[in-house]
Amino acid sequence: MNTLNKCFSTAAFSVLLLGGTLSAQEPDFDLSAQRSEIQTVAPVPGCRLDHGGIVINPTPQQMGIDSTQRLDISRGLCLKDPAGCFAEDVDFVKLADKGPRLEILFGAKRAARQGVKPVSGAYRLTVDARGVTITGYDECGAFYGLQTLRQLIASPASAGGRIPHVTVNDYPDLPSRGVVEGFYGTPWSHEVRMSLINFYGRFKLNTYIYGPKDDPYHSCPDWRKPYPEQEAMQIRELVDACRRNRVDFVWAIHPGQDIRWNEEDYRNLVGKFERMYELGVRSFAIFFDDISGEGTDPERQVALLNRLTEEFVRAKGDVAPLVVCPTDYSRLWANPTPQGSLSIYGRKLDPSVRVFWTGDVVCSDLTPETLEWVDSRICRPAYFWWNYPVTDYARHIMLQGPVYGLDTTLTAQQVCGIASNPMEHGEASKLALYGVADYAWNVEAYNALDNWERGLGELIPEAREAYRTFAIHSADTESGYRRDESWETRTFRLDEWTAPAAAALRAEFERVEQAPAILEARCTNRALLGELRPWLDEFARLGARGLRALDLMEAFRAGADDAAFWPQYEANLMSAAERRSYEAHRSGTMKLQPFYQQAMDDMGYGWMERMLGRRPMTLRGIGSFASAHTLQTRPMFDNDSTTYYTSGISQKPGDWIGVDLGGVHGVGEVLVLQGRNSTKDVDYFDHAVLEYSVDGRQWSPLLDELDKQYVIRWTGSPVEARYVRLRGLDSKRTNHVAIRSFEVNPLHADRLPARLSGSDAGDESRLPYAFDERLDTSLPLSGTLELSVRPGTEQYTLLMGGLDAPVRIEQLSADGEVLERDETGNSFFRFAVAKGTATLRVTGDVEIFEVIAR
Ligand code: LOG
Repeated sequence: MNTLNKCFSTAAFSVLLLGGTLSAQEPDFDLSAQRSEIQTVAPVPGCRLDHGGIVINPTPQQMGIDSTQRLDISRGLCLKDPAGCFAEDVDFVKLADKGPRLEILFGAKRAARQGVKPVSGAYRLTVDARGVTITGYDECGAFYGLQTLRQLIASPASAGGRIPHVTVNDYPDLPSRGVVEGFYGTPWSHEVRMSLINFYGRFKLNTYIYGPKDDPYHSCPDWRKPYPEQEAMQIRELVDACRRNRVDFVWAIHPGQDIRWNEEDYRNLVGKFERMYELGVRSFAIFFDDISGEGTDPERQVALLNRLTEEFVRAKGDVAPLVVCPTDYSRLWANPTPQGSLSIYGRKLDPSVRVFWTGDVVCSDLTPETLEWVDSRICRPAYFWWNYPVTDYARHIMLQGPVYGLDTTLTAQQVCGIASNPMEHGEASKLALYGVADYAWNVEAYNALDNWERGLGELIPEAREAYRTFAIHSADTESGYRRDESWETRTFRLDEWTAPAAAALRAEFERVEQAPAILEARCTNRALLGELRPWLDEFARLGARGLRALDLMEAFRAGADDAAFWPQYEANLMSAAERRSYEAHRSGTMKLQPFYQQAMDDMGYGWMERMLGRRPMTLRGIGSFASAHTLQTRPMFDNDSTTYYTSGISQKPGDWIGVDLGGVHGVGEVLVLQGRNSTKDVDYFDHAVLEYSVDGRQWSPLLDELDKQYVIRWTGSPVEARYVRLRGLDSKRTNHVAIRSFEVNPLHADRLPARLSGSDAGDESRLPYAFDERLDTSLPLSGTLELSVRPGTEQYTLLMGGLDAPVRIEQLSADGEVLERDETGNSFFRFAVAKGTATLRVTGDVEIFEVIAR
């Protein structure tokens, strides 16, 4: 017998991205790092393994394989099931009276003789010349032996119904393994829940906690009321499905927001539990998370739980011990003192009650340190509520990356279980649950990368590679709980371009562009595809614009003719509508979209410099937050006050957010809009100073001691500055910081020597976008743009887009005489200014990106 599994490749590339800069800076200057896309994200641990054609998830504790010996089951197996428990569980094998036997037994004594660990779910499976024997410690263990057999038979190594001889001795490390449907947003549909419950059974997850925040009968206001008939029937079905899959269905109640600590509400709660008991529920949980007021009182919570344990759980006799989610479920705000609620739980809560914990923050890793902290207070091993892959705090993302951040040295003495809180997309959460199941069963052997590689093949075997392409670029959250993404992809800036790097990236963008169509054509799990589709649509577009950016880079480097370059460049700019649609269903946020964006910016600024004969002012976010030097700051510069940059983490005094102008410019006006979208928001610097600097080291104030100010405007005689920032001063505030706009020297429509005319010529407030020296803003025109020509102007270049019909250009003298008339159907139009021209008129239905005078 030999044990397989050998690391054969470490596909883990370094996550370091080379930090390119547009212009030279002192190398030790701390702001220079901010110009790159370096992001501090822990890389995915583990490596891909060779499983020798036998893939079993979760990874068995002990598995011996003798591939030289085979049992032929092609004509069927003869079922011996003396307990009569498994007739419904053997649908994956052909049954035949004359075949080799499939014997399924369980019981503590028998299991002990076979060396099976005495824990629920443990089993031994042997395949040898006599047949297949499964010995479970309990019925659940025997059921798990069958799940292992199912995967063994489906493995490539068992092709033709000839399965290798194996001995598996297996058991779970953590007693509770499963899922808490505990997110905000649309609760899962009944079909999705049913499909997931089968998935739990197959992968040895034994717990499904029902607690969707937006089910009114779980939470306020209707927790006291019984479910309407239809919902009640469905819950009964879920309970039955769980029973078939040896999964505990735990029904949770979330009464804390309006519970009154009196006899009446105690009766209401027990009454509701009784109704659920009638539907078949035998496990219950009470959630006190995310509430305020009376309900948070830990003494009352404990009294309720203890009384329920006595009068309901023990009185019934067939009800499992309660589970509770405390109000202090994260170290972020848990009171650490002996008077804190966790210590009160530790001293007074019935020892049978299991207590949830989400870690150091709401979405966080499972570490020995966080468990030490909580366990020492609650005086029992915590039950880890893992807020992954939940996305209710960032609904525009789809988490398909590896499952990691779970310490592999932990034991059941430290953590009694793990419940993953998934996405509202149930089918798409299966990939993550495949990892959670593996980890919770065999903690020490957990190999995050290998699990993910296997999971992809489990979920979409028909198009695994296309799914992998989508998944590897759809992993990061961009917020506090960062996940590695695109770790095999190397992107680069314009000035780092090399032919091999461009070729490699092109190949990847081609895969990105093609993956959605392949999945659409081949994926048989249409429900999964339905959940992924909005993201896949965007993913294909991301692939296409990445490819076009690569084409443009080559054209740019080859010194393409201005008139040839512009239409291609313009065609690859994202319109506002395209941006909105990408923002709603983002992927590739860590590397692919930043590559596109930076390539377009680098080329745009470089090209503008050539057109203007000087460097335009550039706008790039900087700041003390990790996210401040990523593209997440773009909303500060997008002229849209409904979008915002958010720090994504708490502020502390001295934190700051600002802009790097790319070079020293005269700054005469700054406008900053703080807060997410209102003037009542909590996410802002309530005490701050607005500062500028030439070198990023010496800062001088523009506006001092700003107090509770959301709209910050400074105007004055211009100062020389390369950097402008808003810095937080002393404050007790620990909220995130959000900035909607950070404008430097904004152009004012009414001060421009230009007007729109014609009935619906366009929005005058957008006039500046034709003169702001930015290629990512534009003025939509339908009518006439008229502007005064500054004396000495020799030539104009119009950069346009969206030309369906030709545009008319007229040059007029001071007394209104037309000196020159042109028409063009080209988006790039350059012409000489006729002698005596005082006014220019551009008429048409067109998007004007820039009017460049020289
Ligand atoms: C909620 C949970 C939500 C999650 C992620 C717990 C215990 N409660 O901050 O319902 O899905 O965060 O947003 C939560 O985590 N509170």
